Amino acid sequence: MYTDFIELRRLRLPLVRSFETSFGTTTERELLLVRVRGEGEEGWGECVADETPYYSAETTTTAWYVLRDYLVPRLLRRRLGHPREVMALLSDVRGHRMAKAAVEMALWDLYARQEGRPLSHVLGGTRTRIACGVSVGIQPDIGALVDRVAEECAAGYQRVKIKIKPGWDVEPVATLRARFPDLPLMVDANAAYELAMADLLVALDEFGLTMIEQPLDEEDLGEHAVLQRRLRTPICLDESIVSARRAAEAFTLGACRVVNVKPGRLGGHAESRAVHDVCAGAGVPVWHGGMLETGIGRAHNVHLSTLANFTLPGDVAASTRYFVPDLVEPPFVVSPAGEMDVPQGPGLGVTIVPERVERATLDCLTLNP
Ligand code: NPG
Repeated sequence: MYTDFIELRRLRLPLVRSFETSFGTTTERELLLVRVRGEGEEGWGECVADETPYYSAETTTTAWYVLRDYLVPRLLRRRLGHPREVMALLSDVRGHRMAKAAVEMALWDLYARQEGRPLSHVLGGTRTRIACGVSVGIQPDIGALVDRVAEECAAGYQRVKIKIKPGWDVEPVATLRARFPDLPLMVDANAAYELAMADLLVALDEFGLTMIEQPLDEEDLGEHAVLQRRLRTPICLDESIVSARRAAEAFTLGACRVVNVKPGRLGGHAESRAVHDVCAGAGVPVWHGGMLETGIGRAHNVHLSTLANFTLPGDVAASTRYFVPDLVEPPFVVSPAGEMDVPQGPGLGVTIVPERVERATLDCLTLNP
């Protein structure tokens, strides 16, 4: 596999609906796309970094800089046997996993297209359909939350996750549980709590949540272990899990019982597979997270979700919840049973619509050998 050129694009797209978390509200998504061209085929990747450093330290600006000056120069003029070799070529650059993921994933797509196989097969996945959950942001009031959750249940989603923060936790969960007694329901705090507030989280135990995602700071594996010992509800870690090694450390400490896998956060598909395998070996189920991706990042997520240990529904929802039109055709749809088909064409198996990408582009840079 040889790359002829690598193109970076910065885009801005309005979200269909604004999305509020414990760290802020997103109404428009600024994102980077990476296009790699090699031997007559192309591959696409999407960087999940946000415009602001609130979910993670990386932003679209840091990712652009690191891709342009450090990552892409290490990949141009290289003959690669397989995309699993990419991470080793980038390993002298510390951190910047979101930037690395964008180009690494584009190379997996390129490789799969050159092989004429769906990306899911190249990654080692077997499913042709995946189970979909949905993530509901913080709402202006509890009535609005109940309406939104009812709407998502009617659309077929197999589980609902709601965002919580101090002041928006026990009451919304208690209301939803009373209204939807059998719904698989979970909460995501995006690191908004401290161990000293553990009583609030222990109070959630009585509502039969499937898990509590990332309650404490991402650095605090030890504190998550202390909290997990007090909770019946499993803790799921997202921001804290940055590598397979960190996942293994979390299990040794007893810091979580479930893991959220996001290739965009972990540095790409190779590290995500490693995390998936470490979790499988430890008997820890995983599910696929979401970062308000366009159809390009979403397609990567769908293909990765076909691996065996993705046994819980992911935050992989229909295109129309995010961008209309999406950047790809056909858009991703969810069946009334809450499932999504895995595209079966080569690579991502979707068509990227050039005019839609162009219309949303703020900057474009082509890097040649
Ligand atoms: O449906 O893609 C989606 C959003 C899922 O809740 C979701 N993502 O913390 O996992 C998260 C959260 C998020 C969204 C994080 C945007 C960062 C940016």
